[in-house]
Amino acid sequence: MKKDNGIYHSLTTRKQQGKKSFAVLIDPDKVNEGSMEQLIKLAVDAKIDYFLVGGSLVVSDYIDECVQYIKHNCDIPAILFPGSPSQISKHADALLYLSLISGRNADLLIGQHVVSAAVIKQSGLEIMPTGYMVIDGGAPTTVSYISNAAPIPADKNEIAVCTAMAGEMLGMKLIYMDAGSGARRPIAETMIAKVAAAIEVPLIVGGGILEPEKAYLNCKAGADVIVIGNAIEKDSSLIAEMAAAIHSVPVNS
Ligand code: 1GP
Repeated sequence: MKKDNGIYHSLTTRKQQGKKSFAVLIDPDKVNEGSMEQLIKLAVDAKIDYFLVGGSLVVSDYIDECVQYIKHNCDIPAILFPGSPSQISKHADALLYLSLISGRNADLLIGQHVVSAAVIKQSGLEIMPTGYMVIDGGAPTTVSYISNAAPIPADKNEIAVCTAMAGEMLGMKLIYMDAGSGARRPIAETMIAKVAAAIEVPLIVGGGILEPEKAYLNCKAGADVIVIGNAIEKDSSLIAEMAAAIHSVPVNS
């Protein structure tokens, strides 16, 4: 985490420079070597900043292979976004060490971390403590069901702000606001803006973003990293448009 050339360093440096980042989420259940080859080519051409690998429920054992495939075929960093401690690959560049601070499920706040602590520490991965906030996206998503925890209501900006502030003061190095993969409604810009104004650490935003315009507006509102999974699974050519929109946000936004 303290490495000058690490992923967290790159995230904070980009934030300080006012640069917005684009992370493509890869669900290892939904890819194979053929689709990965195509995805990586498009991602390199579009100059995306990061890959996230994982999901709330992964049923295949393709995570390690998926991460290695990325590492062997491009220079884009691969960051683990694990739904459970079993979703680990020591070949990744870093790990979002998620604590579900929007929920009151002790297991996802600290329980699973205790059980897996020794293995995670031995992995040698760069660990990025992340306050993970699920925001209601208008319909149950896999993350809301699996986490067994109520999401923050979409119109309760003050709850989101206070949750993010508490997470930061507890030492979280990143805040990730997620409406859940495939959310019917992505997170509103007003909520993103209020949370962004209340914290100093980089803010990751994802869930249900389908249009480049929405990605752009989220960045203008204060998101530092935009995560997109579903929309790109459905149409991988969207990568270029999304990257262009995110990277076109003026640095003083
Ligand atoms: C989910 O934020 C990510 O955890 C991405 O969501 O798949 O809806 O883009 P989508």
